[in-house]
Parts: sequence; C-alpha cells; structure tokens
Amino acid sequence: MNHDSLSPPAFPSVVGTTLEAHIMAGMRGAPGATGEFASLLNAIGLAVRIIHTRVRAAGLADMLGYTGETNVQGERVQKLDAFANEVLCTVLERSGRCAMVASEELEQAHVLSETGKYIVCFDPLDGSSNIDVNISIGTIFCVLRAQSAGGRLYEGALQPGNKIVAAGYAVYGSATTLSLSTGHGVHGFTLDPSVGEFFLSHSNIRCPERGNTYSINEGNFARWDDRVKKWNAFLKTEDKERGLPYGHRYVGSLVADAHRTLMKGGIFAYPADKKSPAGKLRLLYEANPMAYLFEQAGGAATNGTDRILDIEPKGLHDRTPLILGSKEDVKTYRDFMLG
Ligand code: P6P
Repeated sequence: MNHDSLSPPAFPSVVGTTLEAHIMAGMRGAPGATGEFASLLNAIGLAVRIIHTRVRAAGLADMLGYTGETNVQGERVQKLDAFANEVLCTVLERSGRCAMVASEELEQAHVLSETGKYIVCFDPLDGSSNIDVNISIGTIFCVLRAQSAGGRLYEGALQPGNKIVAAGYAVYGSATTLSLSTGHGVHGFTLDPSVGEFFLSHSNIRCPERGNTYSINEGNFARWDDRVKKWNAFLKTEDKERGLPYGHRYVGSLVADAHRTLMKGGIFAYPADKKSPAGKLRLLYEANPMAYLFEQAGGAATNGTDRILDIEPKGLHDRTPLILGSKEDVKTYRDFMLG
C-alpha cells in the first residue's frame, strides 16, 4: 500500500483520518489491490477496539485473575488473555480473509479458511502479568501471505519475518494507540473512545538514529553473557562526548518498552541468559512484528548477531534474543557481541 501517491483531499476536513480511511487510501495506491488486505486490517482494528473496551473495564467486569488454565507456555492464563485471543480468532474468521492464525495462546496454528489469502500471527495480550497493576499491555501482530504446503497450511506460519506484509501493535495505556506498517513506513493511530474510532495521530514515525536510554531487565545481570555485561557497563560509563551514561527505562511490558524506544530512540534488549538460553521473547508474534516495524521506521532489530527478520523459524513458539532500537545503538550492541 503506497500512501505517497495520494492526491490532497478535495476540501479541508474537520474530521481526522480514521484507520479505515488510511487503509483504503493505501489500497488506492496499490495497483491490483482487491480490498482483501484492507478488509483484513480493518478486522484487526475492530478486534483491538473490542479488546480495548474489555481491558478498560477489566476491574469492573471481573476479568482480572486467572481462568485456572495454563497456556502452551506453561503460564497461568489470565481471563483477559483468553478473551483477547477469542476476539481475534473470531473477527479474523468472520473476515473470510484469514487462512490461518498462530497465537501465543494456541498450541497449534488454526486453519480458519481454505480460501483466505493471509496468515496472522499474534500475541493477543502481551504483558498480561501487568494487568492487575494497571501497567500498559498490548496486542502484537503480523500478517503473512498464506502458502499452502501440499495443501497443508501449517507450514504457512513458519515463514521468516522478511516475508511479512504488515505488522502492528496496540498499546492499552493512558490512551489506546495502534502503530501499523504495511511496508510504507509506520503510522500511529490513537483511539477516540467517544466515537470508537482510531484517528491518525503520528504519520510516518521515525526511530531516531541514536537515543539516550537503554531498556533491559537489570535483574538478569548475573545470568548474562560477559559480552552483554560489558555492553551494559559501557552504557553506564561517564563520557559526555559519547552522550554517556544513558538513562535506564524498563516497564516489563514489551509493547510499552518498544513503543517508547520507537518514538524516542535508544535500545531495548532481552538477550539470552542462563535462565532463558534461547531468549525469552517469541519470534513469530513478538520479535518479528516489532523488528518489521522498527526497520520500517529506520531502526534495527537483531538477535545479537543476525537480523531478526532473516531467522528461519522452526516452531510456532520459538524464542529468540531480541534487541530493538535506533540503528546506531543496535550497531553498538552488535559490535560488543562480535568484538
Ligand atoms: P521480564 C511480559 O511478560 C513479557 O512477555 C514481555 O512483554 C516483556 O518484555 C517481558 O516479558 C518481560 O520479561 O523477565 O523482564 O519480566
């Protein structure tokens, strides 16, 4: 979808650009577009709005607490996790555009439609352990083209992130925002709850070349590889010429830490450590969507040595070390890993 070729509106408007209008405008800029992609993205927008209403009312709707089940990660499933997963699966199935979903909450990928053109991988409610303490949580997703493998769609989700055609994340924070890319930059939308619409609020988000904050769980220090410890110590040295020390920010909710890093620059790192030797975060529905968005905004994403989007997934719930951020800051991290 190319938004560059859009002619200016016929008349000045007192109405903001809705998510749907933005998606439709992009479709008009894409020769041969059938509207299916636009329809799928609008369906995801609807799902996020529904999840928003329940997250906002969680305390009142007794949606806090656990369902008593555990998910494929062995984590106790919060009621809101299960609800968000159900909403996304239902809305995507009804769209008729989605061949299959891969979700953090589902052990296997689920085929929804043999005729759907797209696969959607998502973490329906990331950071759910923060729900009860009112810290920002979110929904993370990416869209791939459905590839049948001898009629079997299962392998369709196991595509590297460089095949992504769209990605985004919602943050249910002080406001509910949606950051979205369809391959032509990253655009931010803010939900106006009074009308239930997302309006374009941050056109063409760019991640600064270099920032001045780093985001990592310092509590894992003892478990880190020595090269990570050296990088961490470097960021905390006093060197005015190099803009050091960096400030430290860590929420413990990927969408919140990633969104701040995307908007203000700097670096987010969840490296492998002795407790999580393959890393903690998930490749298909956390690292890949975020890596796609950061690259679309001029940033970078690596597992420490390789580009996240080039990693070939082996399983739906693969974990990976994830380093996201300003191009220069990610390069510095990588230099320490390769040094
Ligand atoms: P830790 C939240 O549980 C999550 O999956 C991500 O949102 C977040 O970045 C990470 O885990 C935080 O992990 O080990 O620092 O609590």
